Amino acid sequence: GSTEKEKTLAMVKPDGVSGNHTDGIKNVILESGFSICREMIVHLSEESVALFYAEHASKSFFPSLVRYMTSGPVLVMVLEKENAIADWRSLIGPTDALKAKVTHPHSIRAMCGLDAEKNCVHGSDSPQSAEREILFFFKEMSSGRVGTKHDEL
Ligand code: DGI
Repeated sequence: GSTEKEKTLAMVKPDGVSGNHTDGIKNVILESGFSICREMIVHLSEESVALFYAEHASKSFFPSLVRYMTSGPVLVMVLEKENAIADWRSLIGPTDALKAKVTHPHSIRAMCGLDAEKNCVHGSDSPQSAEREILFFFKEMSSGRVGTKHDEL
């Protein structure tokens, strides 16, 4: 029903971590009523980025996106609340941080992002991508535990 909780995958990207935005972003997350179910800091390989962003493999910006996303550690989190997917997308703002500064000045990307690529944060854009992206990062963590954690996803 409409009050059911929903999970989404959030990420503080390399520019967000190196720019010391992690604590501020986590505060926004908690103040906005999300709970953080899982979190993990990981330095992505080129292969992982290529899989995560497979839908962009043919884009001209793809090589640059892979360089950026492998340039330092990221913080990945599973967030939970009612309407988590749309609400987190709304909090982060438009993809291009420079445009966000004009159209959505209070969004996380406007406040912490740098440009169309270095936009500080990620959020799943649909229930299908949320499921795929949560399992992408947290399946192995859960696989050794019989029942419980894996089933919550
Ligand atoms: O879901 P979003 O992250 O908002 O946007 P997306 O799925 O269209 O793109 C994924 C990431 O790829 C985005 O966060 C930054 C990068 N990207 C998207 N469009 C461009 C881009 N990078 C560059 N350099 N130029 C783009 O036009």
